[in-house]
Parts: sequence; structure tokens; C-alpha cells
Amino acid sequence: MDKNILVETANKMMMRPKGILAMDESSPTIAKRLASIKVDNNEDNRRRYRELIVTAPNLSDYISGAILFEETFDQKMNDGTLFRDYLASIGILPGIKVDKGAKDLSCHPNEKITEGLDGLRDRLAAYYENGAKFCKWRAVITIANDIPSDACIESNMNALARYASLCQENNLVPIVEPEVLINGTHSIDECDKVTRKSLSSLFSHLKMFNVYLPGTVLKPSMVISGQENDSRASYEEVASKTIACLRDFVPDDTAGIAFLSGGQTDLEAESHLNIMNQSSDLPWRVTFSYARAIQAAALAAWQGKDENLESSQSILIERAQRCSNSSVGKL
Ligand code: 5MM
Repeated sequence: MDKNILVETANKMMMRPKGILAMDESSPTIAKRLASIKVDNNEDNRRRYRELIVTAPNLSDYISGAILFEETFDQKMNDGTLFRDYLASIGILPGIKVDKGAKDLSCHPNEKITEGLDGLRDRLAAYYENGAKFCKWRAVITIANDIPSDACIESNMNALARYASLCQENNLVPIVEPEVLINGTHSIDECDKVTRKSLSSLFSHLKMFNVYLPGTVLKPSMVISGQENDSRASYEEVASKTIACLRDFVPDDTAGIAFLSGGQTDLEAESHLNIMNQSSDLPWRVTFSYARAIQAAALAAWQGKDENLESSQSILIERAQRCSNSSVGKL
């Protein structure tokens, strides 16, 4: 592990006023996204859509790094350039999602465990060799009756720590993503409790595995009411409870925080981030690593048609710019 390389990469990822673009939808997820616009889910259409994203004019003004799915990491654009090389050429760090997805947790109905540790060391060495600068692994925590269980939280946080230490051994910055899902009727206080328990467990596992925090980026969900809750908390309450929770569990020397949007509307995702960044004394950089809150409107505008390419790219850039402004509290 070379700490200087890790810190240099992490600092570039957290550069103001930028954030990280998540475009690493796995095969089942990209299938849903393309189905939503009635476009066939084949390799060429996945390439066309992702090429639309990375070639949006001036993307690198707002985006420091892009998380790719492994297919995209090894894929060529229409002119034969590898996506990963193109991103590097425009000043966007290429990263890769390395988990193998959230699978059913044995004997724990409705709970998931993220898989992908077997063989990970060799895969990481190859990704680094091929130009990846950082990686991502997502753990999923569901709030419902009697869940999450300790088994779900502990096993997922242990896997995140094992993944993070393997990344750092290969000079790749790990993005650790413990997502407490927004789905459900739970209150913001229930979300707060579960997020606290998850972050407490995560940072104790990271410590146990000697993960170097200045070379680690946290990608958390916000502390927020469930999507089906009848009286959802205000933007101000989400922002203040999220920051209070992070202050209690995230050590100051962590490289930075880049939120997922998790099904929030575009307006919610940008407003929450903007309010959080209006406090001047945060110990870490707090930015975004959104997928849907940057891509959704552009995807809907594209509809798989070349004639919609430019208008779709303008929408994508507007979303990226608004998220960038929020990441410095200037929306
Ligand atoms: C883009 O989606 C990522 C991969 O998820 P799947 O394995 O389910 O396909 C996901 O980890 C994403 O990076 C984050 O959730 C951020 O995306 P949102 O849409 O929540 O901002």
C-alpha cells in the first residue's frame, strides 16, 4: 500500500466543486433503466447511453470521477477508444464497481449480503494495471419489521472492510457504500437509529482491518424518512440529522463523504446536499456520488434516439452543475 497514491487519488475525487458520477448500474439495474424508455437492453444500447453521458460537454467541470460497471470499464466507444481511457483524457478519474451484487442473506428473510470477495485481490490488481483509480462496493440495509438484524449489519460491514483493505493493498481508493434503503414507511428517527448502528459497525470493522481512512471515501445514504411515510421530514431536518449522525461516527481524517441519492427526487437530493454545505465547519468534504439524481431526467429525454442526444446531454449537464453547486452550498 502506498499511502501517498491513495491520498492523492482521494483528494482528486473530493476536489471542490466536483462530485462523483455513479454510472455503474449492474446488468439487472441497467435493464430496468432501459426498459423505462422502451429501449432494448443490448450491449450496443448500453454503450450508446453511457457514451452520451461521458461525452456531455464540460462534464469534467462538475465531475471528478466516474464509477463504471465492469462491462463499461472494458468497453470501447464508437470510435474505438476505451471508456476508461476517454475519461482519463478529459480529467475524470475512472473507477469501477467491484462487488458482485446483493444476494439473499441465508436464514434472514428480506435481508441481503453483498458478495464478491472471492478472487477480488487478483481482479483488483488487474483493474489498477488497466487504469482504475478507485473502486466501489455497495451494502444494502433494509428497514422493516424486526429488521435489520445484527447478522445483516455485521456481515455486510465486515465485507466492506475486507474489500476496502484489499483495495488499498492495490493502491485503489475504496468507496465504501453502506446504503440504508429509503423504501418503506419508517420515520426519519428509525432511519437515524439504523444508520447510526450501521456506521458504528462499519468504522469499527474498518479499524479492525487497518483501513487507512485518509485514503477512503464514504458513500452513505442520508438520514431521511421512508419513501412511503405519510409525514416526511423537511429538507432542514434531513440535512441536520444526517450531519449530526456523520459527526458522531465518521472520523475527521476520512478522505471525504459522497452521498448516494437512493431514490430521492432531483430536488430533494440537491436541496439536502446544499443545506448540509451551508455549514462552514464540516470536518470533511461532503459531496455527491449520485446516479439517478444526475441521470434520470437525461435518460427520459434520450428515449434511445440519436436526434435527442444533444438535448439529453444538456439536461445531464444541468443536473451535474446543480449538484456541483450544492456540493459547495451555492445552489
Ligand atoms: C448505479 O447504481 C449503482 C449500482 O447499483 P446496482 O448494483 O443495484 O445496479 C449504485 O450503487 C449507485 O452507485 C448508488 O446507489 C448511487 O445511485 P443513486 O441512484 O442511489 O444515486
